[in-house]
Amino acid sequence: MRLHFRTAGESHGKALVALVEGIPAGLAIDAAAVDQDLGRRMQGYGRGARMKIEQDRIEWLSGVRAGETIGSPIAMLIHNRDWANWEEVMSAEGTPGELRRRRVTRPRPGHADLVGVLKYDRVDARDILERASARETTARVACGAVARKLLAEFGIDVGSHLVSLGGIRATAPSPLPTPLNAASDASPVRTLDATAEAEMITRIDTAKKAGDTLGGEMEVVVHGLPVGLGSHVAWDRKLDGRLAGMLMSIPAVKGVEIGMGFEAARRPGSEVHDPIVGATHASHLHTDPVDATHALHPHADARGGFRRLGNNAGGLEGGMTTGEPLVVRVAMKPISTLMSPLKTVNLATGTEANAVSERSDVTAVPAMGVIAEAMVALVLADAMLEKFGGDSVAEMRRNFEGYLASTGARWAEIRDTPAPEEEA
Ligand code: EPS
Repeated sequence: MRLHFRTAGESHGKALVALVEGIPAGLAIDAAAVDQDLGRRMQGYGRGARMKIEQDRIEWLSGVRAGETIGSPIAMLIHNRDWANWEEVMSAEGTPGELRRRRVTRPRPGHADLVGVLKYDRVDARDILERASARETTARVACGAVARKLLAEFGIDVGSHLVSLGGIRATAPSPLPTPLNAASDASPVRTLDATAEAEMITRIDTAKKAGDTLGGEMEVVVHGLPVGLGSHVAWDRKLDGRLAGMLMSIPAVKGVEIGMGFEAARRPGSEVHDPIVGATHASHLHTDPVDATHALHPHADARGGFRRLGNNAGGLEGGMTTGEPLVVRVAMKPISTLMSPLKTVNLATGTEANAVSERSDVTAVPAMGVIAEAMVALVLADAMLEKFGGDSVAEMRRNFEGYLASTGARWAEIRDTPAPEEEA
């Protein structure tokens, strides 16, 4: 891995810390670019009262000078405004007696509460739930925003939209609008289907009244990727695995599908694999902006001069990008904090109890899409650094453009000089 990131912080602690290491020098970035993604993550119909308290913004601690990265680790601080209401409970200097009186002892089914208490030998589930809280994803999104900025330098755009919520499926337009987020962010649930959107909002209202919660699926789509990120040669270099692993680490995520996903397992090969054509035979196909952006060389082509007649593969073959859009779907279970609580055991008394029902969200699926974008951006920025390296963005760009010129030239050569036996 060339790119490392780390987060620290508890949900109601003083602040969150985000650390990204491996970003080359010379990347123009300002706090507004990061704050924009933090703001997007706070949106979504079905969020709870906490999002009215917070106003997530970063403060640079290191790695950026005069609006440019300098190659050193980038550290960012995000204050928790709710800390003011939790200082007594969350302070490092708190008194154990008072904390014991207010401890959380009724673990929520589906949450990290019970297993965490047992594993970490704690008497207060707050020691677990504070870090298991999806609040941590704020810092992930800050790291992902830096990765997104690096990808944008190479014409790569990461977006997402909601494909199902509470069992209601959305029908997305084809082709998807570009840029995708400009369209999906305009919807309160980040979907591109206005009819489904209205039904989903009603479903959220009904679930809220019932004290229940809802899950759903987001689809992340990435345009402008060059062919050949990742590798087939070793398990840990395969991009499918790296993406799935990272996406599965998002709180409450239970499944990841790439391209046609599980449906591919149910169909014959003839209905699954995307036929290959030379770019000159595919002028009717939609082209990604990257082909035009980087056409500095006559043969420069992000897809090496080839196209696919479909994209069931979701932009990945053999653990490598094909140059077609990357399409990944992510499934989130319903939030485990229910206002109509499920049955549990009180850890203080050993008796049957109702699970703790702290203030929470009815659903956070739209926000999960923003978090998934961040995770995908981090994996792809890592793969870009692996392939094109460089201590500065300028060096990385030279490597990138040289590669695009050489892969595009391969197709031009094949097309213009057929082998003698094929001529006959
Ligand atoms: C969360 C519970 C809620 C959510 C929180 C995740 O927080 P609170 O307990 O303070 O009401 O709002 O999400 C965030 C704070 C956030 O920034 O996304 C949980 O238990 O996971």
